[in-house]
Amino acid sequence: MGVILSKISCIFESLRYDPARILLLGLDSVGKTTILYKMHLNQTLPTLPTIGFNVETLEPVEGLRLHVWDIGGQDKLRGIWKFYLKNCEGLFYVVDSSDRERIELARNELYNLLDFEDMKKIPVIIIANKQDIESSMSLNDIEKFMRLNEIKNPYHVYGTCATTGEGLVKAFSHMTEMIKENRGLV
Ligand SMILES: Nc1nc2c(ncn2[C@@H]2O[C@H](COP(=O)(O)OP(=O)(O)OP(=O)(O)O)[C@@H](O)[C@H]2O)c(=O)[nH]1
Ligand SMILES: [Mg+2]
Repeated sequence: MGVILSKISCIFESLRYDPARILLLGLDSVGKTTILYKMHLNQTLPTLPTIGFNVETLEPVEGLRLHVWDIGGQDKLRGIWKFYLKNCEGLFYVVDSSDRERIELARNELYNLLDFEDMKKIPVIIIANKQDIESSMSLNDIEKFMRLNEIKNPYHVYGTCATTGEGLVKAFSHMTEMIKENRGLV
């Protein structure tokens, strides 16, 4: 009996302390790397287009660490996103709210991603970034233009400004809560 209880307790501990693998994806220049380092260091770092990836461990809510993978979003790099999907527990999909011209492309790339078997049920948080830009689309518009109501995954939309950090903690905390729920920790 003692052995069984200790095994159960081990499983529970590993669920609590194993970091969750999270992807931070989106078209190029939408602000992914700015978001990652704002959350990691609370600094707005100057960025260059990411060739490859950045990965950092964050703990937006105590008790669950997130391994967040920020992968370059340029056209030629989007083809490698699929190699990072395995065992992923959540997706942040970042959109530049001021980029009306590419909202359709952003939508298509998101739907391509969600077609992969590994992505079918994971929680998705759409980060509508660059809300500080005057001409930016509202969250309702983004939801409409991206036809988010057609998504089968559980999803939420958050408006953010990565350079000031506004909205980021809420978005990351919500992701943590959804993962905890999926792991049966709440
Ligand atoms: N005005 C404004 N600019 C932002 C915001 N977030 C990021 N930027 C700027 O957008 C530019 C691109 O940001 P990155 O973080 O490098 O974008 P990325 O998505 O990582 O781009 P790739 O690495 O090419 O995929 C930088 O000049 C950032 O300072 C924001 O919320 N508001
Ligand atoms: Mg980048």
